Amino acid sequence: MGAIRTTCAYCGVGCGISAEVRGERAVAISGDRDHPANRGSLCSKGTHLGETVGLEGRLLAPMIGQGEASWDEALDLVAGRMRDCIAEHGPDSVAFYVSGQLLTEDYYAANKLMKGFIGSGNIDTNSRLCMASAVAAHTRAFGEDVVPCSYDDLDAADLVLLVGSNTAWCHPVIWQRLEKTRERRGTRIVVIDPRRTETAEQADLHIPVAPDGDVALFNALLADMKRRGLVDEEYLATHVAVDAGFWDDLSPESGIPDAIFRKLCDLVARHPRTVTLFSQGANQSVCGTDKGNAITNFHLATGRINRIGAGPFSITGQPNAMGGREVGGLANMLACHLGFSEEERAEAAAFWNAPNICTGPGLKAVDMFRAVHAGKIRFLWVMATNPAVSLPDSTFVREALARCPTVVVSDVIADTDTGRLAHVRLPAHAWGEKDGTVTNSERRISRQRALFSPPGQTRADWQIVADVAARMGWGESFAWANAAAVFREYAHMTGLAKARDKVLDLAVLAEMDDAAYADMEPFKWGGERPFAKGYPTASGKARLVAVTAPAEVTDPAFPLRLNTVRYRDQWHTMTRTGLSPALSHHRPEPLLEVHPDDASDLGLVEGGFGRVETAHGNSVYRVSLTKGQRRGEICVPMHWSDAMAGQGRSNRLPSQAVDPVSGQPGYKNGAARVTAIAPEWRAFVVRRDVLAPEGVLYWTRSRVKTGWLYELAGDGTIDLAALLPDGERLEVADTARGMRRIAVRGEDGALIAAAYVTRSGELPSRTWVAEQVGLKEASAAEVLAGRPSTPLPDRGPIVCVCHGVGEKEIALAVHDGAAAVAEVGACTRAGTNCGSCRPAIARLIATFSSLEQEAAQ
Ligand SMILES: Nc1nc2c(c(=O)[nH]1)N[C@H]1C(S)=C(S)[C@@H](COP(=O)(O)OP(=O)(O)OC[C@H]3O[C@@H](n4cnc5c(=O)[nH]c(N)nc54)[C@H](O)[C@@H]3O)O[C@H]1N2
Ligand SMILES: Nc1nc2c(c(=O)[nH]1)N[C@H]1C(S)=C(S)[C@@H](COP(=O)(O)OP(=O)(O)OC[C@H]3O[C@@H](n4cnc5c(=O)[nH]c(N)nc54)[C@H](O)[C@@H]3O)O[C@H]1N2
Ligand code: SF4
Ligand SMILES: [Mo]
Repeated sequence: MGAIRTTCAYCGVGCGISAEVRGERAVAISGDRDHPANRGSLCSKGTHLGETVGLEGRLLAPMIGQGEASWDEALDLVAGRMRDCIAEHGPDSVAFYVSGQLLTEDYYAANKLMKGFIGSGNIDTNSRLCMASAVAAHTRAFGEDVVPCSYDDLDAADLVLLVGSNTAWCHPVIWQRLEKTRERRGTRIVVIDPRRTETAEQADLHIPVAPDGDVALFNALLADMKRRGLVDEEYLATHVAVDAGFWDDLSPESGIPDAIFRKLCDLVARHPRTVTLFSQGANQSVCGTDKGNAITNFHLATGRINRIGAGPFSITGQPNAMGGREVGGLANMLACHLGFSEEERAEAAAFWNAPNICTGPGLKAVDMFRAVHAGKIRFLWVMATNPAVSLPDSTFVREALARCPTVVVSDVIADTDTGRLAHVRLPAHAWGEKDGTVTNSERRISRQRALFSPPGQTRADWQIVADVAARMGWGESFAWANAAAVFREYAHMTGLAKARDKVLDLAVLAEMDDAAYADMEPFKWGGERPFAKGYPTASGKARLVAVTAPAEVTDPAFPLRLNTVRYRDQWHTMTRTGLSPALSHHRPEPLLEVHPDDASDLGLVEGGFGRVETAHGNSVYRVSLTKGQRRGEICVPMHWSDAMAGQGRSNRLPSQAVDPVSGQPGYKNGAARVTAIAPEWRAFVVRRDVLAPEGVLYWTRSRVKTGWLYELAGDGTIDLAALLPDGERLEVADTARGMRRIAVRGEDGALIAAAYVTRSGELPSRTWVAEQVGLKEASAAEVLAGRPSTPLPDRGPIVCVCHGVGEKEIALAVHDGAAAVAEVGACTRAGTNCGSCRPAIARLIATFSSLEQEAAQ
């Protein structure tokens, strides 16, 4: 079979993939050279998609409680409970919480069912946690949620401002594209982020802005442009309405040191072709909408928009965050960029032939779960998202789910934290089986195509929605034969938006037949310059929105500012990337990153443990000291769930505070305190299967080739043997040091598990031990020693996950004279495949060469 062209499962860059199926659940992945988003490149996550398409952990049959059920039983139960709930408590007692990881077709079906047939606006999406502030800012500034830029603009820009975006980790292929254009034409890159991320390290200028300091910074930047006479008065006069008092209220206080601010202003003044790419450091804030508008204000006022190489570019997170915004998956949008006016609702009702068109907007995510908690919503259907991990104040969210009379979860994985709280679990097609469309950050619609036949009883998400609708008596309106039919209906419906002079318009695709849909090439709606004919507002003008910097928040009980972020090789709640051994190398444990000076004040040590506490909960992390953190600020990852760790779930910590306009949570600037923890023992265990250790201070698991590596720490005694499977046990112990080691062999003589605990000394290298599990020839003596008798060269921590190149090999290459990333690649192969580790290699080169220089002096 030839290669199948599809789209990556992960981020909003929307890279095209060329997939060669190599057998049952086996696939060779490479970048699609013909896809305009990536032209053949893929990052580490896309490259290793093949490691996550197995059936390990998949939900393969409908489940009612812990028991397997038939589809008929499950669907009857779901529809029956929904019908009863609507009859007794009204349509607003039902809610759907959906996701940017659904296909457009899935999203369309769910939105139609809720807003046209159930008759409530209560469908919201995890994009509320992600893009809602950008959506609100677009709507305030442009009149419609439209991103005015394309990736080509990044190639044409002379200056790129990255605001709250760790692009090198979270949108790596865009980062690689930026690096290439920088090489070609000297693009300047500025990173505005409180942390010195790997992206910031590679930038021409890093501005370590204070948390939520962005409004002040962009206002001051615009004030400076005004002073310099760089405001485009003509553009303003023709295309922009200006809020009363806008210029008078624009504060020149940038909030950052003068010298850095001047550097920024000079760069901006010199380079009219400016793109501002912004992401969660902007959106996930209680002033996220204002941040978005501070950015659009700057672009509108300087005329740096609607031109090649210029514009505000909100970059999307999930593969189909944009598709969800189009169809209307947000509670405050009806469908296809329509609002809730009498006429718009009537138009949608007529189009859908809907019996129960909703009367107005529904509840936004955080409010939705509050209503569940309060017993107002009594039926909740969660699709393709894991809110028990990803919503803020997740202890409250779990309480809400536990109280809710009916929780339905559609997922691809059997054991998720949210699934544990569900009454009914419905098995959906996963990436590799899904068939439909997604829209990326630049409005480009691409096909995801099925590679495998669906396993077990899994069904397409849109089909599951249609099946429930049919049982509710609305079968005729949901009787699509295939994904193509759903897509056509959606494309047709965008005609309503077009008739209202909106930019969203897919009418040309409404008549495509199944064959054309099957072969559909990536297609961008809105064209290159979506506002070329003016802005989609009544006056045809955009708007400068007056925004003011928020007051600084301080809380003596919780003096540290808490930031929560992503890691390069993990995706969200780890249900899929957590299954990949290669992707688990980069950061196998959740780290508490802290400035060394704060650490010494707090008694934290590198590799030790720290407990982060807020008014809402607490979590325990491995400590990592880094000067990349500003003093007084700490940072933890968002990824770890209860399924993957005992204590590292970060959303125990944030409050429910949201942006008043967008409803998006302020995940990135919480109030916290930290205490050092010195556990009496530390241990690690390698075994093939999944385990949930109880009664320990700290545990996490990460995927290794032959099973799982568990890191543990605690006080008192540890029953190491209880953590191990049955089999022949060999053991050594040194009670004086509190050291004990056990190796377990299975019936065929192969090593099946090993465990190591210490109360004082060091633990052996995990990498080598993990590789012994499953080997018949593994030597018990060596395993108990924790190392081979003939020492192997120590590669150090793996940096390049594609070629398995370690830090020490890179040090050696630098020692031998390699001075650039490409030279390290030439001698070690590191960074020569997907390139995601290139920023890390660049940093290591800098570190090692300065060490060499010091040594030489
Ligand atoms: N590897 C990986 N890639 C992903 C994802 C993933 O889970 N893993 N998820 C995808 C999704 S859904 C999304 S939404 C994107 C998110 O992509 P990003 O937004 O790049 O990711 P984050 O790490 O959440 O946050 C970005 C940066 O914002 C900074 N920040 C915090 N507070 C502020 C502030 O007040 N001002 C400014 N200017 N910056 C601040 C943080 O320090 C952090 O470095 O990534 C997508 N890509
Ligand atoms: N503290 C903190 N919290 C955050 C963030 C942060 O920066 N800090 N970021 C927020 C952001 S931007 C986002 S986008 C969210 C993401 O948060 P979530 O959406 O909760 O995270 P995922 O792990 O991607 O969850 C997707 C779920 O859907 C399942 N799934 C995958 N594909 C399919 C499919 O095709 N069909 C179905 N039915 N199920 C599928 C997966 O197994 C998984 O259980 O987290 C938010 N939470
Ligand atoms: S940048 Fe990486 S994760 Fe994002 S779409 Fe491309 S390959 Fe997938
Ligand atoms: Mo996101």
